Amino acid sequence: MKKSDSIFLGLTLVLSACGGNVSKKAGDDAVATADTLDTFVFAGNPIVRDKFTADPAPMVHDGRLYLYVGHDEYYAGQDTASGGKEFNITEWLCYSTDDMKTWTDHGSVLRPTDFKWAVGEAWASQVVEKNGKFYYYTTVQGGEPYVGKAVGVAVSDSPTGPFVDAIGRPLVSDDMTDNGKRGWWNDIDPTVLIDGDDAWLCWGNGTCFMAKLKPNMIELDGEIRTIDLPGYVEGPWLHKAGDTYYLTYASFGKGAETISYATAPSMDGPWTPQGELTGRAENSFTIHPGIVEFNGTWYLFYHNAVLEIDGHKGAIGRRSVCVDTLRYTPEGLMIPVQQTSGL
Ligand code: FUB
Repeated sequence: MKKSDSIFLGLTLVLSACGGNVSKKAGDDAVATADTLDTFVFAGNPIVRDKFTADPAPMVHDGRLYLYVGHDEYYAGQDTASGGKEFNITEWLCYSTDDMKTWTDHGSVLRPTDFKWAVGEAWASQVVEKNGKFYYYTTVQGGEPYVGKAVGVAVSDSPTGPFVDAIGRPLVSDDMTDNGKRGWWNDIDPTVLIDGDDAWLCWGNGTCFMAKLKPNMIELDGEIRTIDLPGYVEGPWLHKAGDTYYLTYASFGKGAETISYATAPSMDGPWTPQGELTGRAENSFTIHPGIVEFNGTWYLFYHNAVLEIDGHKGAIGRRSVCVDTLRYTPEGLMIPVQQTSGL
């Protein structure tokens, strides 16, 4: 064993024994990856142990995996709230790793109020890179004149920000889509796939919407269409593996959401339902997929609600982001994922 390996293993055991994220200032020891940021060592799921986190959105850039999450925050009265008030998410956080073991905490990288037209609610998001710019597609609650859930887009020269509103208004506002099953809050949970010169935006609660993006990444290109998927609820995630396109989403399960997916030979479809990728997440009504390949391994990120912090147990609005490996059959189907816990 190399000396650096034994230092790493020793530290892993110490931190694992502590049962949570034990932050260290990078630069303090052998696991340091940056000068001033806190780091911690993965001790099994959930990944982050000192905060509630939800709606994972992984992105790989330049040999590093960046993980963007919503920060679920406890507030007094949360446990009796309903109608969306179960959630109190006022910022998006970013973590990164180059080995899936040691994680760097980049803190808060964007807030809904960074969009002047938005009033709050940092719901699900995804960051993608194109030509050296990082585009942060988010769900927010719009204020006047864009009242309702909306999709915003912010841009940065760095994966960790600062991100600034790219267009000064929503990319998708409530008036742009049929209100369908979920009324004013169906325009949530954006996911973006870049494939060569083309890019697509997909989003929606109750209805799965899809539109092409213009090469500038900040305007829709053409009509908004809908994709018919069995049991579709929300949280779509687009990815491509080999020649196959995958649309993975939160679906109706028994009493809670599960994750299902469909495949297609092109982004124009047809989309073939392929059933459940994983079942409900422990103790959580919602679940949200984020899929990425990193260093030759595919990963499924999702959230459950098993963590307890400061006496506050996991709940619908106090979730925890997890990761498990993802494998494919030779035919290109995703093999159902067994969710693991390190608690
Ligand atoms: O986190 C708030 C909402 O819960 C997200 O936008 C949905 O995907 C669900 O996870």
